[in-house]
Amino acid sequence: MNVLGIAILVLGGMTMAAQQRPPAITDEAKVPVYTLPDPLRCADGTVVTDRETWRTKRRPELLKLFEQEEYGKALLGRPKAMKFVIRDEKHDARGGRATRFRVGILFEGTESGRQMELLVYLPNKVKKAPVFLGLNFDGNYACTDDADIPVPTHWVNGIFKNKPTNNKPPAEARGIHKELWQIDMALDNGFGVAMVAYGEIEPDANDSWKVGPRGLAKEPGKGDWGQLATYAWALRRAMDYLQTNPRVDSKRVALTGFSRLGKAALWACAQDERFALVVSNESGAGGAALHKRIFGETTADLNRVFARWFCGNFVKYAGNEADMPYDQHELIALIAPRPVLIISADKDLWSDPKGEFLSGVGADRVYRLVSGEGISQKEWPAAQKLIESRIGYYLRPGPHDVTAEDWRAMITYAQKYLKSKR
Ligand code: GTR
Repeated sequence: MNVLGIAILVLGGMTMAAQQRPPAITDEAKVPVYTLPDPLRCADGTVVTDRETWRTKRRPELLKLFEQEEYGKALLGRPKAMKFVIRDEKHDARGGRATRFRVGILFEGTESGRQMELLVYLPNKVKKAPVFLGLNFDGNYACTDDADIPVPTHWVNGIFKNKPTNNKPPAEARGIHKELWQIDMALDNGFGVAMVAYGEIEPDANDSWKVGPRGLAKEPGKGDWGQLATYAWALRRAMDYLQTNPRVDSKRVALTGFSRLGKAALWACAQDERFALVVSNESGAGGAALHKRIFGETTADLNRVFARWFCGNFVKYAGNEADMPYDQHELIALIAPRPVLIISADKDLWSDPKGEFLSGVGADRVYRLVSGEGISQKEWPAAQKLIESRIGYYLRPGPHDVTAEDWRAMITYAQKYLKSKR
């Protein structure tokens, strides 16, 4: 091939690469015009004007759309053989504040089978406590400085930025993410905290369905549920356990999740009405942020890097968001009438903080219909102004993270709605 041929090839390659990954839009003025589907209009054109039609027609229709087009349908419910084993119960944890349980949730009923460990802290001063439940990135031992939580053996994510750990949990990472889990703040405010390491459910890697819950489904192969649906499934199994603990008020369990785990928390809450409330922290694309609003991470980005999180149909919408028959404001709507708090961070443009807020605005009419209360303001608020309506919002200054400030907002919000039993 001559020089010109090579040049054409290289240029052609560059054009293709450029087409494959257009630079992320992070400038509000460059956001293309988009239209959101009406959450109160059924596929057959029926306009929903009463709660009954929402409940029996439109809500199931939307749930199905998210199953078919985005997350995939879980092919496994609560396994018949599932067992809970209390591995450790400590009554004077956190300086006497808490009772701490380590609970093995054995999906196949045996220690040698698939499983996950739930770490639970319940405030000793409360008889029956509301609980924040969520997944963590790097192992329970990394989210608490309790020295007696064993270093796990399951797959973990990176943990240390500049030191490869081969997805194995390093002993020196104990407590490294305790800032993300403000256990004592929650306990002092009368809340319990329960967490599971997402990498124990199944590694966040291609083909790991074989070793996770998807491998237990009756249907051959993994079916079409993506990993977010699998992680959401696991949150529901954690709830199965919490319902058996007499010190937990299972009518007041709030889900929480950061980033990809916030996406999973929203989907779990949409599907399972046992959850009383949900907080998503910078869940971004595939979570609270609108897909059709092109800002930060896009549907194409998600499909290029994280196709495994979603079902097969989701790839149809890469670069083609206008054709989506739904958007994420309808995921928020599926949570109605239960309170939802969307937390964004103002420097985390990749997660599209404003797009997360606009999802809440887009769900407003559904919430008003179903519960009489939606979002109390339609303008994107300044940082640090907690919107405390049933669709709530908080913009924290700073980057992609979870901090004590997020927890203060979460607790203030949850106190308002979970003060007493539902
Ligand atoms: C990023 C991804 C986001 C978010 C994040 C995370 O790489 O683009 O959608 O999920 O990971 O979970 O930390």
